[in-house]
Amino acid sequence: MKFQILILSFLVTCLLAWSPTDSYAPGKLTCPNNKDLIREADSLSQDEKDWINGRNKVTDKNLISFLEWAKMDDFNATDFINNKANRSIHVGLSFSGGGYRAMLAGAGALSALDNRTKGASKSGLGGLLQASTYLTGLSGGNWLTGTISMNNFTSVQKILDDGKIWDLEHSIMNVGGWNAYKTYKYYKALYDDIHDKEDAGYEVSITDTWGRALSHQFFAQTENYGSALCWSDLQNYDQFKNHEMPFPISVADGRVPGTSIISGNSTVFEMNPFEFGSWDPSLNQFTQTKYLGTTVKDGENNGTCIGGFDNAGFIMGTSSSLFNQFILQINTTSLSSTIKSLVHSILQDVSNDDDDIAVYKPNPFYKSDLGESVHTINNDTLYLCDGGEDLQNVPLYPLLQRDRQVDVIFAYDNSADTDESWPNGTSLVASYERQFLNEGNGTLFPYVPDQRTFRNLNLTAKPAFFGCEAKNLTSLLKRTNQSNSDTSIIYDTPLIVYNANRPFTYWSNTSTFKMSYDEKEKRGMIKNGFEVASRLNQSLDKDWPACVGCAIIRREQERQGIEQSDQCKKCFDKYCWDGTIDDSTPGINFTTSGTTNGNEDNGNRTVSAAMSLVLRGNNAYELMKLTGYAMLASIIFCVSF
Ligand SMILES: *[C@@H]1O[C@H](CO)[C@@H](O)[C@H](O)[C@H]1NC(C)=O
Ligand SMILES: *[C@@H]1O[C@H](CO)[C@@H](O)[C@H](O)[C@H]1NC(C)=O
Ligand SMILES: *[C@@H]1O[C@H](CO)[C@@H](O)[C@H](O)[C@H]1NC(C)=O
Ligand SMILES: *[C@@H]1O[C@H](CO)[C@@H](O)[C@H](O)[C@H]1NC(C)=O
Ligand SMILES: *[C@@H]1O[C@H](CO)[C@@H](O)[C@H](O)[C@H]1NC(C)=O
Ligand SMILES: *[C@@H]1O[C@H](CO)[C@@H](O)[C@H](O)[C@H]1NC(C)=O
Ligand SMILES: *[C@@H]1O[C@H](CO)[C@@H](O)[C@H](O)[C@H]1NC(C)=O
Ligand SMILES: *[C@@H]1O[C@H](CO)[C@@H](O)[C@H](O)[C@H]1NC(C)=O
Ligand SMILES: *[C@@H]1O[C@H](CO)[C@@H](O)[C@H](O)[C@H]1NC(C)=O
Ligand SMILES: *[C@@H]1O[C@H](CO)[C@@H](O)[C@H](O)[C@H]1NC(C)=O
Ligand SMILES: *[C@@H]1O[C@H](CO)[C@@H](O)[C@H](O)[C@H]1NC(C)=O
Ligand SMILES: CC(=O)N[C@H]1CO[C@H](CO)[C@@H](O)[C@@H]1O
Repeated sequence: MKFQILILSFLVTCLLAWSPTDSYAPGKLTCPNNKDLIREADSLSQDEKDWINGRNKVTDKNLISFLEWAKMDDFNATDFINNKANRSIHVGLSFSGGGYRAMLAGAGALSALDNRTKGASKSGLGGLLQASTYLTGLSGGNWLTGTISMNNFTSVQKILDDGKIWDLEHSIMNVGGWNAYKTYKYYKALYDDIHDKEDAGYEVSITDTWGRALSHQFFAQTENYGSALCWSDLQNYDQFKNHEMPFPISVADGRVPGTSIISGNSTVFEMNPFEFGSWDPSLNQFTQTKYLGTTVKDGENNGTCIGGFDNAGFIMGTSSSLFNQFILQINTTSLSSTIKSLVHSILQDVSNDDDDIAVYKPNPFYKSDLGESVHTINNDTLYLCDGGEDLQNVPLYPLLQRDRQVDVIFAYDNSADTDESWPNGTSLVASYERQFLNEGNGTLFPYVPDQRTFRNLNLTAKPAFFGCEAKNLTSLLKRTNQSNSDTSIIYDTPLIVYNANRPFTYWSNTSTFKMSYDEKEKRGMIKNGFEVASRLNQSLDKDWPACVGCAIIRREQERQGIEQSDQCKKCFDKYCWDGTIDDSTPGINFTTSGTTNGNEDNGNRTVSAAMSLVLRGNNAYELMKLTGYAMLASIIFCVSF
């Protein structure tokens, strides 16, 4: 009886949620009452506003519990949160790209913030996830945030306990290991799904294949590996409707085939459960995620609407399209010739304009009269690529939008910037510089130092706060040509709590293109991520939760003119970057408190320096082109098989 009820409720959810064709092919859907599917990006959508209002009630309550638990001196959390000026405190969490390294290290950090993790309330920051408003992920970071949210907002603890998803023992290209039949079945399934979409009349790109492949790892518990699971389905999840978890946002970049824009000028796209589009002046509009795939003119549908195009795996594949390179390397693997020819026939069908591009055709913004970029608007096809290709590998941009009123961002940077695959602040530098470009469009970003200083001042070896003093941001107004506008924007610019990947109990600087992790490696990465977020289970700083609390309440204190407690002042002395610069050559090895020049043999470096250059996260695209596929192929071969 219980079993039947379960099945019934499952069916009901399916009916509400899935692609109209119940397969990977998009299909017809009833159009919304309003013909217009786009809107100008001049405020939050009504849907998001309403949802955030609901979430505020939950986070207000959960923040009180978190702040009380954080043991802050001279502070009454109930009074503080209930006497807020006229808005709720918004906490944003942001997870960088960097392949499975970023997914796993990020998972460790996320588990430290999640009170469903065993021990997180004792040695971590358990409950902060429950008190957060936004959750952004890009590429490997989006594999994390996407897996968690699309799997009914499961927890990292549950994923590890159940062992049903995130089976990374075998590379995504060779899931069957020695079992050739299993591998054959896998590729056959990918082939069939891609064909469903193509037969329905849609152009498919290599990102479709990539997205389906990823889904086999991330949606192993969903019917047919989530071939009909849509990004917009989140709207129908109970946890989302009840505002139990933060609002997930995925990030990708706009790109025109044949060009490799790796600059702040590229359009930053966001995909949230309601909307798809960009705040940047080049696009300046959003469409409704659910109706992607619909043919429009100036955003208006012709009476026939399409659903199911926003497949969850496809969206996650778009954000991480750099990895499409792998699919192109199939010939160099040790797979059997039957499988190779099957893969070959998949590749023949998918457009190959440029290997790492996701094709969105029809373009939802076609011939719209908003936005400035001709490429985006005058073309019937929209091309997107990996969100990290503009070097902003930590997806902060959606959280810098003033309308979102974010007070503090906990940024988890698992990029591979240095030769040893550690972060060096490159992503924050890119976000800082973007505010001065046209695309910055009035967003402010706190001062950060150069990459050498990041390493020398140990800003990647322990958590670092940026933008501790809102008043210090006033000088940015002039530089972004906003000196005449409303100066209170400085109080709407989030404080950044930066947490970079670093080793504690595990050498977590694995290659971005390491494609298989056995159980021990996987747990080692996750454990180390927990230690990064928790300051080695608080053993390096008993006051760490209190300091986190100080960062959370800072902007609201500044808005109200409330003086910091002595404890918070001490925290800020310890963690805030004070404007010092040290651009001497940085050390490369880690102590618990910093980086040193000590022993240069840093961790398990299995590839030579030249190869590791190629394997470095975001810049890999450029480097790959320079060094050619042959070299990459041999590396992939060594690393993942
Ligand atoms: C986690 O926190 C939420 C909100 O504060 C609470 O409802 C829930 O019971 C907590 N769960 C655990 C396992 O502590
Ligand atoms: C916080 O202040 C309220 C009154 O404003 C009081 O009822 C409550 O006991 C205080 N909480 C703590 C932990 O002191
Ligand atoms: C989603 O998870 C909640 C508990 O977290 C559970 O009550 C619900 O039945 C789940 N829904 C589905 C469709 O699995
Ligand atoms: C970005 O755009 C500005 C003009 O808005 C231009 O001056 C600059 O050269 C562009 N940068 C790149 C890397 O294309
Ligand atoms: C109307 O829209 C549908 C679905 O988006 C599309 O298949 C069809 O070609 C469009 N018709 C015209 C005349 O543009
Ligand atoms: C793989 O090899 C086949 C011949 O065996 C060739 O036709 C095909 O183009 C190759 N594919 C790629 C992606 O290089
Ligand atoms: C759309 O972009 C593609 C790739 O740059 C180009 O080949 C095509 O001509 C463009 N179409 C139009 C109508 O501009
Ligand atoms: C920081 O990372 C960038 C991007 O990989 C790299 O170009 C630069 O050389 C690195 N700088 C330092 C000081 O590590
Ligand atoms: C703010 O600016 C003042 C004066 O420029 C400087 O002394 C102080 O260190 C800055 N504080 C922070 C947190 O950056
Ligand atoms: C950074 O850490 C190293 C090693 O722990 C230490 O020697 C050095 O003094 C630290 N530098 C700063 C600026 O704190
Ligand atoms: C530096 O790296 C070596 C080799 O991986 C390691 O044994 C050592 O503990 C690290 N730390 C210091 C401070 O040298
Ligand atoms: C503050 C600012 O520069 N806002 C601009 C952002 O872009 C839109 C569209 O180009 C403009 O209308 C805003 O003025």
